[in-house]
Amino acid sequence: MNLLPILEFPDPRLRTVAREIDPAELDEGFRAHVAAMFETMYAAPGIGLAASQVDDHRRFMVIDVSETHDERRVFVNPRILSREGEQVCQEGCLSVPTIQADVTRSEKIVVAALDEFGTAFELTADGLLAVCIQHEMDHLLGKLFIDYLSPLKRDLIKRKLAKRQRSAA
Ligand code: K1U
Ligand code: ZN
Repeated sequence: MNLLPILEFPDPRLRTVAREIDPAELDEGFRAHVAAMFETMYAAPGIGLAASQVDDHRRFMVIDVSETHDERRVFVNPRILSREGEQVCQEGCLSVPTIQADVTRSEKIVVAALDEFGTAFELTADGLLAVCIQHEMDHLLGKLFIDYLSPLKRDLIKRKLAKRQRSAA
């Protein structure tokens, strides 16, 4: 298995804004990297992974919210076309291990993107899939779910993770 290292908060590389991908870049090498990202996400385990989290600052992400690991979705250059409603969901993040917090997101979104072969698609998503798409798109803008929390809570999380990283070293 080709597992990729996942960057952890407060690594400054997580704050990089990803660059748009030229469809000409969507070659076999790109698809091999996508496969490695799915393996890394399933092993973590997680339901989404943005390229930024594996120190790749191109604008794409992978998602599979199924329990059976058979609903792989790849989003290259994703854009949200429309939003409806609000939902509050408890989120986690592979780059902010052991922390969970409630975040308010749009309930229903329509997203446009390319798949890993360069084919354009539009998807209407709600529930967990909509939450996950919004969470991963934030990563591509250098934003983390803990940025929605108060500075006090964020500071507590920073200390908790620093302690965890010290005891792991
Ligand atoms: O971006 C990431 O770090 C992945 C993250 C995605 C996410 C989860 C929950 C709400 C919004 C976005 C995760 O996958 S955290 C792990 C997780 O939620 C999970 C793991 C195994 C089974 C089910 C969920
Ligand atoms: Zn995350």
